[in-house]
Amino acid sequence: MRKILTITFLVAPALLLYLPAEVFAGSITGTVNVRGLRSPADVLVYISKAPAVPVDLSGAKFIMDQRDLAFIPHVLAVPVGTTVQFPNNDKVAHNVFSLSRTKTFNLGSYGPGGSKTMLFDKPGVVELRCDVHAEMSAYILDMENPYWAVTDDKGHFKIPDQEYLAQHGIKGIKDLPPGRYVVKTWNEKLKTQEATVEVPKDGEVTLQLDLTRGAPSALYK
Ligand SMILES: [Cu+2]
Repeated sequence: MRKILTITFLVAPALLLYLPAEVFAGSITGTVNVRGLRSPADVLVYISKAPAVPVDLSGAKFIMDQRDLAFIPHVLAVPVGTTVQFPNNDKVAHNVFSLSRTKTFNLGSYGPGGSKTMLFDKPGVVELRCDVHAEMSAYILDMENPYWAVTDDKGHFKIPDQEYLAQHGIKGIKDLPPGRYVVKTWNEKLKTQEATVEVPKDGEVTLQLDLTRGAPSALYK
């Protein structure tokens, strides 16, 4: 008994030293469950009305790859104002285009090793297709603020997704200021879900979202 007490006294003050004095920010983590789809991946979870924070795009690098007759990733979310690269890493030519109201464009046909770019400067959903391969489709989600995440293959997400942003050359995005936020989802095959969460000033709030098949709502109204 005496031994345990001694350890407690030695360890406790040391732990206190490592606690941050005060953290005025939080994050939202959680899981998306889907019914009627094989995978809970590629679901955008986002905050539609968030504090306007500047996003430094000078080092941004976002790629929509063409490989094995598919666009990779299937859902690519980018901050508004991002220029996306479209490399052809396949053995055949592709012709990327979009008829979406958010961004209508046609990159034309180009072969293996070729690459083109396109600026996405208006918030909303951009559906990508290939004029050569009808089965190819993907989505670029042009985001008004940096508070979003796209779920992984287990349906997990974290807002903001610091790791993802850093991997794509965007630094300096801080956690959410404490407050009440409406969280929404977007996936082309799933009905949009909404949840209101209270982000504490010193940590994370967790959230579970259950989605079913259906048409999603517009990203922004
Ligand atoms: Cu194609």
